[in-house]
Amino acid sequence: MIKKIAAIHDLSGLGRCSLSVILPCMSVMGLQVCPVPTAILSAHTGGFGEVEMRDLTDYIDPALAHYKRLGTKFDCVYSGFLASKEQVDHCLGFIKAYPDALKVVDPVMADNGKPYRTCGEELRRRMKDLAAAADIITPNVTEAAMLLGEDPSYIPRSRSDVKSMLARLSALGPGTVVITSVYTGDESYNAGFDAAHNMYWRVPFARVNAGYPGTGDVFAAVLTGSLLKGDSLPIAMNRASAFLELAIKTTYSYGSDTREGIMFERCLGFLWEEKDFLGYEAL
Ligand code: PXL
Repeated sequence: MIKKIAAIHDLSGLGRCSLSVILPCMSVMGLQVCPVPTAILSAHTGGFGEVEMRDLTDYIDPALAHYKRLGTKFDCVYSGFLASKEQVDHCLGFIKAYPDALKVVDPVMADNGKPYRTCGEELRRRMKDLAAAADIITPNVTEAAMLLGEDPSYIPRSRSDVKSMLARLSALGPGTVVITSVYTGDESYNAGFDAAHNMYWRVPFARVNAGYPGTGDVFAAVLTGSLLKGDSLPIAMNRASAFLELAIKTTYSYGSDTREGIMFERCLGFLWEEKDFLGYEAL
């Protein structure tokens, strides 16, 4: 059977993020994504000026009620960008309705030391409650610091700092934690912790001299897809990291407008192939 994912995330027209990237990436991996849009935006909020946005807070609960009436089963509940603090409760409603589903929370709040302008203080506070209810969370370094109550500009300087962050995040609730895009000055990697096996992992990657929006969304989608298909955590992290490295390097070679995100479309064949990976290491 094809697995079904309720993907609670926004739909942005320009800039290749959220549902616009999650849908194709997970579809090509052989999974069914059922989008539950939290908002519709003309573009993501990172550099296109004043965007048109329609908040869909009053949509999510009735959509869940419909799925309950239908008896729809989801194998995974996966949340990302939320447009209001109330949407935390709506995500918790999905999680409660599907206790057997894999619960993935990508706590989209911030990047590069700064909260996104759509993410107010109350939403940032409530995101912790949502993260606590998850099986898996995938914060970037800034979001990880915020979930731990540290300053968003906090940067871990050593592998032991990163391991401490992973362990403290897992202590909030989730058995699996992946912190994306760690940069400790001399090395870049994605870092993971699997509490069930008490194992820490890292997947190093080569950084380019440009930042693209939506890469965290692609990472979470590919990681989730890979885990749903039965991959181990390090192999799932490796698949997501390798796909991003390919798409980022492809994009960088064209010198395109970074606001437009990564040219992942031409790299999707990589996700179709079910190759295994050996690029992970113990952290
Ligand atoms: O990629 C994260 C993200 C998702 N959705 C919207 C965003 C951003 C980051 O800026 O603006 C609308």
